[in-house]
Amino acid sequence: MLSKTKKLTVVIIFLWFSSTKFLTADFVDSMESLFLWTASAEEMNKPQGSKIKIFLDKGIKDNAIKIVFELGNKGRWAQIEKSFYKDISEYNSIKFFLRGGGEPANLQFKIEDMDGTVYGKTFSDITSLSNWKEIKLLYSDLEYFWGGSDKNLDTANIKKVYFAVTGLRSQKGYVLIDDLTFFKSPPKVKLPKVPQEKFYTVKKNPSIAKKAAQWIKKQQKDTGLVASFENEEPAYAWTYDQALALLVFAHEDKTAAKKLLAVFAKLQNPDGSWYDGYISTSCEPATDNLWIGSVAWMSFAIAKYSRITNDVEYLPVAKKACEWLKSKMHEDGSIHDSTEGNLDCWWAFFYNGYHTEAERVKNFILSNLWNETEKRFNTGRNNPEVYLDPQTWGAEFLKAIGEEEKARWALSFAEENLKCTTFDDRIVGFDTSGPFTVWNEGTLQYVCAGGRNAQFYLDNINRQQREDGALQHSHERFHQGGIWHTTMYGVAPTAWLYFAHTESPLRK
Ligand SMILES: [Ca+2]
Ligand SMILES: [Ca+2]
Repeated sequence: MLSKTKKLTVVIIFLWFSSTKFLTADFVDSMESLFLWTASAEEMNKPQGSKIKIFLDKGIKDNAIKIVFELGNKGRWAQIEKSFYKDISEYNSIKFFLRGGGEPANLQFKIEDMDGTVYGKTFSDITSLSNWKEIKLLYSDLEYFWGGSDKNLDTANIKKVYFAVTGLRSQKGYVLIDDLTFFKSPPKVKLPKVPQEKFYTVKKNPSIAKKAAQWIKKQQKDTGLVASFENEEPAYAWTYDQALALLVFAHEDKTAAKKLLAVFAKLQNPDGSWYDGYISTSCEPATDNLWIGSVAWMSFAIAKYSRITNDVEYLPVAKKACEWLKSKMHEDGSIHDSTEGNLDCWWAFFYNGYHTEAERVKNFILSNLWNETEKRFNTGRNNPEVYLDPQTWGAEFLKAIGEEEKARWALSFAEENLKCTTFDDRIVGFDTSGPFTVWNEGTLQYVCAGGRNAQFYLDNINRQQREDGALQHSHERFHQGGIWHTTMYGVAPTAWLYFAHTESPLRK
């Protein structure tokens, strides 16, 4: 079986799997009953203590929980709590509906994890509300209140939620709460004020490119397939990485290219597709997954190889792959909901002379995946998550179709939102999402697309190249959510280093 690390290095798939998380169903406590809710108040049994009673009442939808409170001179709070053993780590936001009356008091939302860490948020003087109000907050808006063996809120292991009414004086009133919901909200993004003014070029170093190409050649096995990573067992050959290797060999080593093409022609499925990866030493499929992105990359790479070398022997293989992609096309011109997948298909169609299909997918991309409000690409249809590839590869696509201003906006958006430094502060570049730490391949794609400060970022990558030409996927191992960075030396980062010092493959 594939380890997650290996699978996730097939960037296109990994982006899609992680982005579909966005569509996870919300978790809602609809507050239809008082079951598991308990009420308490400070000094509640003493003469000047606080008092609380809870009822069911008419909610925004069916029932809501009504808290009737009387804060006393010696009691500053009254609250309800619910035992709530739940993993809420797949969400990032909380919302609930609120209405109330009487003297306005503060409302506090609190959440507690298994080791007793309490986080919360206080809304001041909010409880006197004649109409229902929706209150939304991000997990990141919650503050550490108290408790726990650590100060981290373990969202995978939540124990309790609380709604507390607090005040500094004697107050009477009531508040109704309904539909406590955990959900995933769109990311907060930083919008650049202006797009970068031009496309930036870099100083190309032929010796860096030569060494990168030589290392990739060393990864080629007797079968013709190119092992995606160094010293991996079994040594996987991911289809996307084979396409990159072919694009390098097209310029550097025609014999190696022919050897790779020969095996890929044999591995092509009868319908024109390829599996997403193979075992480089045996040519066995590594997965039964078919991904349009990697098929498109291979089809594009073969067509580009033919153009570079004038060797047309394998063009029918590339066109057969286009036929498969074409068979996946929907009425609206899309081949998939993923921005990347559709961008990849455009290059395959364009380079193979499928002009009608290229035009249709282009129109779909511009009308459904380009986010005109934020002047950047969404990650997919109705998926505004922020990922790097849609901006960098998207910028290359936009340039190719004559939308240069949009391309400059997309690159500025990437720099504004995804620029980061490694945890050890040694390298500055871009992350795929987050951002957390530097993803070398993605940073080089930004450089290739002509992003602002391209030379600065390239310098940060150049000094990581090993003596024999290889480049790591990332300088640091890091894993969080859908992001998985390995320190392994790989074909994809090394190939993009080659492209940065020669020419981006994504040119018309
Ligand atoms: Ca309800
Ligand atoms: Ca904790």
